[in-house]
Amino acid sequence: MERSKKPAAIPVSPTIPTPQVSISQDNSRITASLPTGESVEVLLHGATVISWKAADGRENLFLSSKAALDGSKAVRGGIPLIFPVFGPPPSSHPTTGLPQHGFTRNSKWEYLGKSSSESGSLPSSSGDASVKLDFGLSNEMLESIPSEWKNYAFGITYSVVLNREELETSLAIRNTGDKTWEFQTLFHTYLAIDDISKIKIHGLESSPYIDKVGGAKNSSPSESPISIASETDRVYSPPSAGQAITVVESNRPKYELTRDELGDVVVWNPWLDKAKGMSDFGPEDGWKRMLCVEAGSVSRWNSLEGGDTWEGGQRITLL
Ligand code: TA6
Repeated sequence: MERSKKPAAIPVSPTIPTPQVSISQDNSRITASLPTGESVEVLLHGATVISWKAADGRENLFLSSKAALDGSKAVRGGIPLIFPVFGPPPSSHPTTGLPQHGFTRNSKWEYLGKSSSESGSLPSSSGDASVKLDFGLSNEMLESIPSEWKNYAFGITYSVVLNREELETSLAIRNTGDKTWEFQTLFHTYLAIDDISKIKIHGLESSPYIDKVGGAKNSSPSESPISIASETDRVYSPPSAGQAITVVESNRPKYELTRDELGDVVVWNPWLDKAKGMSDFGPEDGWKRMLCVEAGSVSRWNSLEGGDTWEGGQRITLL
């Protein structure tokens, strides 16, 4: 049938690049990338971010060359998740009997899915976008654990958001039972740097800290940017939770860390001897090219009643 007026051809919009998400053949890791080249890789073991690359391919996280990536142990590097206890568990406590730093970094998480968003109303031609990956862990997924924690019910949703110049990691920790329990949590972030001797950390100058090298000592604020010239293991509690922490290398700002509901910042570098003492730390001089700046809530216990949810997170911005 001859139509009087054929509709004008509908212009086919050029293919707008979108974020890509893939699952490895062995279902052990999830990789997401933005059209502009940034990427993040998450190992389901521990829901450990093991790689975060900038658009030019530069790796922003340190991953030990000897890190176990087969699920046999917690990953040495990237962003291990610490919960429900930071450090060695105290005695006579529900976490007693748990491994150092708890069980989340050494558990198999499930991948819950992705969502991507385009910035603004229409994506720019470069596909200026972000992609969010969600992971889950609950008490039913744990093998038996040698502590009172086996009697507690919890559900954790962990979100990793890759933006153009930022990586955001956040936790929603739910008490799904009726017993109140308390926890600590922390993102054990291993930042990649070029030379530890060229580092200054700004934003902690007015923060008191606990110096854990040679036994925990309460220490007064340094009143100046922090440099690292030996084994360093400090828990800072900056007066303002909104205080940004900036890592400067060779006088050039490199990373900025901002925190939500995470009042403490741990600064750690094992230096030569401690690095040598870790069987999964490599290469031998790798300690020169890593700096842990760890956002957490570890200087006290967070109490969570049945049915309640705690939320907190960090954002690391490339400068
Ligand atoms: O975050 C710093 C720290 O608590 C150090 O005391 C050191 O033990 C580091 O964590 C690594 O702990 P891990 O159990 O991963 O060897």
